[in-house]
Amino acid sequence: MTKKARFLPLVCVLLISGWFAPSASASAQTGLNLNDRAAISPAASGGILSLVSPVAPYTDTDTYYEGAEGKSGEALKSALHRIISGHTMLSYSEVWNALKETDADPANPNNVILLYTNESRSKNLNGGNVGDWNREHVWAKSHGDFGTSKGPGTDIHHLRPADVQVNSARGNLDFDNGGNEYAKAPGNYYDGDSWEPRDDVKGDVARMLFYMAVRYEGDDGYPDLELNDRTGNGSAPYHGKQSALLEWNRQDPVDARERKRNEIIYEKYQHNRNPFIDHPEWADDIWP
Ligand SMILES: [Ca+2]
Ligand SMILES: [Ca+2]
Ligand SMILES: [Ca+2]
Repeated sequence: MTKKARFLPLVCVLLISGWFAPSASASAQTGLNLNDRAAISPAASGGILSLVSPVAPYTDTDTYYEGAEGKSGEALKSALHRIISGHTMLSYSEVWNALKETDADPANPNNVILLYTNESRSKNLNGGNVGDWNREHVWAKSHGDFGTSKGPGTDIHHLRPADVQVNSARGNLDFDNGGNEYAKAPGNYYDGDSWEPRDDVKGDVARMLFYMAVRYEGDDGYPDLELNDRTGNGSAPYHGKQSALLEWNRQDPVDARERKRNEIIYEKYQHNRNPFIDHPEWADDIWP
């Protein structure tokens, strides 16, 4: 068999998985290798690609994070802020289509996965009525009162599809453990001052808030968003509860879907990354 013939099946698999074409230039930027692509491909969960190696460490993002090398604490936070700032901002209406791609159901391309319920629902049911899904601001938009004009309110690193009623029940609650289970979203708990998301997205929620605190430092016309160890923050530009978020980041490690989402946002929409998906250990370094 010639070299070319041996390589052909791999090319076919990559083409089928939908990754080969867009990955050529993106790989040069992010350094994502073919094994990473295979591991994060929708086909990987039970298909032939699962035979390829497990998720390789994203060592090639070293170039992206070069300015943060060797830093810790406040210096690390500042360096990451410089690296992830100046991103391409979407309009609030552009967010709909972006979420249809970043949160697409790998098992059904016509659907998106909803954050708090893990339900797969038709992309076309985006809207504001009961039965629709809408754009959940995981960093509640009233915390800093930034609204939905271009900026933190349209930053898809923290925007996720959610059921309209569940989104409304979460409202602008801070995050913390405890409360009563919310019947329409089993596994999620809430009380008067906090919301506890289901276990599978606890880390996702934490890493989205870490990103927001670092991306928005008050130097570009947007509020300086910060974590604190409280609940009931109301309209102050703070979000809690820091200790619970750090615990959730350790409990629920980064998975392939989260990594893929970060890649899509970086390559196609905002051209910046969530550092805490690439390096979850940095959270404990910045907020000890
Ligand atoms: Ca509470
Ligand atoms: Ca998770
Ligand atoms: Ca900040």
